[in-house]
Amino acid sequence: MNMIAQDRPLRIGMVCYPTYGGSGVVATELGKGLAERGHSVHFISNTQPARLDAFRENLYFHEVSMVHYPLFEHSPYVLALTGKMVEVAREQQLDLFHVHYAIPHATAAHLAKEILVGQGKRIRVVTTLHGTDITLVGKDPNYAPVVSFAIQQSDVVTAVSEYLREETLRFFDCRKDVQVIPNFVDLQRFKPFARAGLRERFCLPDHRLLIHVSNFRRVKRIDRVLEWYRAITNSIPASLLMVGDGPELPKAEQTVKEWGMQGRVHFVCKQDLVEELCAVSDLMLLPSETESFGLAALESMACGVPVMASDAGGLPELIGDGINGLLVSEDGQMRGVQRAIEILSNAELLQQYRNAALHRASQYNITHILPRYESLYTSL
Ligand code: GMT
Repeated sequence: MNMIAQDRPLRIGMVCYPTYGGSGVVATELGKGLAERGHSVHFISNTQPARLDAFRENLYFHEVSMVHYPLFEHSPYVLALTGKMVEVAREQQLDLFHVHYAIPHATAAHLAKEILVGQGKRIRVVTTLHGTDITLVGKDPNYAPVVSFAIQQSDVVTAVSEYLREETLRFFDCRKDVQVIPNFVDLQRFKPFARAGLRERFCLPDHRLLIHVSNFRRVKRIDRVLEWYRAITNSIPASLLMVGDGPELPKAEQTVKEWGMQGRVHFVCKQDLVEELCAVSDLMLLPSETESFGLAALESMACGVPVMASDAGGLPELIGDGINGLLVSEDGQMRGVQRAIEILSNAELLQQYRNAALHRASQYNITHILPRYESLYTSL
């Protein structure tokens, strides 16, 4: 166990979605890092988060069980979560809740805190905003006042990019400072290590290998991934790896059939070892409509793979256009494709981009970012 900076280890209730990608991954990796530094981290979620190994020292998982009753058309998850948070806080003597993604976690945290105060127990709440909890779903008129209120009630609010911080302050009645703590990557895991024979399974020796990793929601613009790929392959031989699963997957598979691209476009669903797939690729495609941070882009860059992304949201904070990747504006689609072709057809230039992407990713090493959360907790 590593030394920890403050007087005593903290007991943290970590609340997140258990799914692949995004906020759940950030919460899980943060929890694992904190546990290694001696803190006790109690994950509270409806299923065990994808990357969590709850048998590690200082890491625990508490499942939220849903109550089903014929009167409920939809079981009220927020109440079941709140109840579980109260129970875990009392039994484990938690110091704080760190909730990831505002909806409904920040609301549950506020309720749990009030219940605990009524029982004579004080607890702090840190809310981390991740993306669509502010930029999309959170703005829905049905949710917006609740999100505003929950943010207000948190002791500390963080956002994963400057863009997200500004969006929060712009849209919500937020009389609170929002601190930016960017996402991070584990460079021991995401690194330019190519597993022998893996690339050959997806492309011919003279092909470039492109990759897209996401949860295939509309915001990821999967149709544009395929359009970029098709435009690139008009000029250079290339294959495409589509990693992930989600609502847009069937449509994408259909498009690939209609465009006769089977055999060159590989759908591999969700993968635990996404770093191995990134590491054998040449360019990641991420044309999202918006992306508060773009964790998939960071993980790809850490593997030495530059990213071609939309010039939107927080992506320009991570990707330097023409330096370590490409940023494509709405009206510059063809120019973006042209630049990608230039890079992919020039081995020396591609290597420069690879090196620059690696260098950029090293600035987001988990070892730099994790202590920022730790000192935020202790400041409470
Ligand atoms: O907000 C979402 O779309 C979901 C969220 C998640 O929980 O999966 O993804 C967001 O959080 C990630 C982790 O902080 C960011 O890297 C993603 O950019 C962000 N997604 C969007 O903003 C679309």
